[in-house]
Amino acid sequence: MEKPSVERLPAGTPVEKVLEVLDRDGGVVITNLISQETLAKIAEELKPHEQPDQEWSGAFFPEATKRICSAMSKSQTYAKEIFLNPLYQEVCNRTLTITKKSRYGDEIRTFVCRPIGNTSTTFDIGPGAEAQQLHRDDGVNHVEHPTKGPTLMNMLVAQTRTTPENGATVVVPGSHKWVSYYDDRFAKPEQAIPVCLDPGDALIFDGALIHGGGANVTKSERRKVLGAFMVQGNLRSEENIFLHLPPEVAKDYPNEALEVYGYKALGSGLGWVNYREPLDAVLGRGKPSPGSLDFNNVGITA
Ligand SMILES: O=C(O)CCC(=O)C(=O)O
Ligand SMILES: [Fe+2]
Repeated sequence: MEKPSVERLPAGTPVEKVLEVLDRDGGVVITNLISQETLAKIAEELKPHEQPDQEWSGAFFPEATKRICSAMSKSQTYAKEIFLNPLYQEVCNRTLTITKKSRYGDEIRTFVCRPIGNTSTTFDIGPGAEAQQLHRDDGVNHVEHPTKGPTLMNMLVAQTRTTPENGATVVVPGSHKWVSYYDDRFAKPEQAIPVCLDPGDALIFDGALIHGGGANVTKSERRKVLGAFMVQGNLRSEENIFLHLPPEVAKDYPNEALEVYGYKALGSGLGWVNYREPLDAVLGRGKPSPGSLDFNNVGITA
């Protein structure tokens, strides 16, 4: 049987069509979404933030992969042209906005909750990298499937071309509607197909879609994509903790207080800073994390 492919739609396709394909398959490619000039500007702005190869101590990222975290805080062009891309934001608003009634005494109030930025990370897969473990990004938020619809929406924009050889992202079309399997019904690598992109093409996908970075079997090609991720707005704490307790205030507080107030990654890694424990990454305290959070062990208590 021929493997399904991910549908490709040109930039300028009406959002209704994009949403239809996204709902059906869990992912869609928009060709030529971002211009080459914009990509060049982003590359220049991110250059000072490129890291030497880092050892990754857990299983989530293979060696020979590199990331730039919080890329939208390092490149204004990234923030404006990738994160705020009008089509992507329209897709996120249409799929992730929650409108909910709430009763307050005799009054019924209707709250509209827009999605919020989740992460903006670049993913650079170097020669020799093994395939990433297949996963659902919404696993980090402990989402159990099936759901009524997406809780996370993702976009990966190709900075270089992505091919089956250099580590193109692989996806399992339709898997966003699967229930949560923990046994051998979970997706197998042979069910995943590579999504080939040219620079400026974007893969938009539901955070429930099973996917992963591909293996890079080339000798010298790096595969680079720019990620923009949004999450339903209710999945945050009520008080805007980090504006009240920025590092210059937090430094005078004990670890125990900071840990309950967000300076500790929670089970599955929620709340990391540069994929590290916040207390260590921001204040140089707590359990040192050697360049990476061990996603297999976060939140596990002895
Ligand atoms: O590098 C990629 O293609 C995907 C990375 C990814 O899925 C992740 O880190 O969650
Ligand atoms: Fe992922």
